[in-house]
Amino acid sequence: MKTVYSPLHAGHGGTMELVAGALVPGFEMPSRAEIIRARVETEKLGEILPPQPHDLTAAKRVHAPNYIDFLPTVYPAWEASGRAGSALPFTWPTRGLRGDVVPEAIEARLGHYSFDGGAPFVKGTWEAVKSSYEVALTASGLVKAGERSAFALCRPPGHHAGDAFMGGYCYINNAAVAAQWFLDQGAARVSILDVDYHHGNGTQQIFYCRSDVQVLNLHGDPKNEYPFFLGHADEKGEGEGDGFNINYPMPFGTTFDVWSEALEDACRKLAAYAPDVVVVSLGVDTFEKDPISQFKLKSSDYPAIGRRIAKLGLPTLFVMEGGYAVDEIGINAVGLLTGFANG
Ligand code: SP5
Ligand code: ZN
Repeated sequence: MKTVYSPLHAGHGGTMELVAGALVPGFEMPSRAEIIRARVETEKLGEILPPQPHDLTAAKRVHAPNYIDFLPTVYPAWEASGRAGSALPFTWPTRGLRGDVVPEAIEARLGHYSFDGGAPFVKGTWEAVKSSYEVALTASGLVKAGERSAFALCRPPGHHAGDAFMGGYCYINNAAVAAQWFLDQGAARVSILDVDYHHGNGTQQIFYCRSDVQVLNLHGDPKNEYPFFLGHADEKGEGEGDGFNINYPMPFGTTFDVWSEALEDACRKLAAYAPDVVVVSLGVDTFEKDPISQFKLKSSDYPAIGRRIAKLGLPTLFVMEGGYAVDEIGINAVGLLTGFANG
């Protein structure tokens, strides 16, 4: 399996996030992608390629154009207003406030275009976001050209970003961009299988009213887990999309025996949908030692996930999402990919 990787991700580093009342160094850090890339090499998963340049047309197929155009302006506006450090919002247009007027102040524009304070901008953030998007599209091109699979080593991740909002370390929804790109290239149906610990609220929101993208999500129950405000089992899609969104919320402490039953059910529903391509939102924050998550998967479980996905027998794009146990992130992510490649 070929991997697409860009070193530009590293400019998105030194971020801060609010955890339990304190501003602390972000869990979503550059070493994550470096350790995965190193493991791809030592495990000889396959060639590592740089991304091809892409303009923002494909991003604007799933995101509001004004949202995408806002992203490169954030850090320059933050600096111009005399601030340094992580650009973060602190006010949101929630119930009872106006969401229809885009403010001018940069901190207010950040609130307008986000659902939480978990997507900080530093100087290199936009270049990293753009490179992550190009990584996803380049890897999609490999699958379109006939490869059985490809690995988009995206950083920053994407599945929390919706049509016009960032959040949860995510800016551009790389998996959603890829799914739409496959449709635009002639696919009739695409399935997105999201195995990240957190519910992919952005992906769900983008495709919620559509039947040409099936979205399946395995995640921590939002009653107790981030992103809290989406991801329940009764969210099945709306209108045209009714029946094409499938959620598997699971409680804290979930182990692989229970998690893999949900995967089995998801894979059966996916096979019944008979998509032309599968996009896997690949998070490994389901790992027992993940510092921000509450599932109990072991390193030895990840190859089995890859083997089950391989059994679908469909062209498959893997898009990197979360996973914060940095010491084991390469073992777990590449373990899943190797399981697929040998499956
Ligand atoms: C892509 C992805 O995995 N995004 C996850 C964003 C999670 N943001 C909320 C983090 C909440 C951290 N709670 C920490 C408990 C630490 N002991
Ligand atoms: Zn996650």
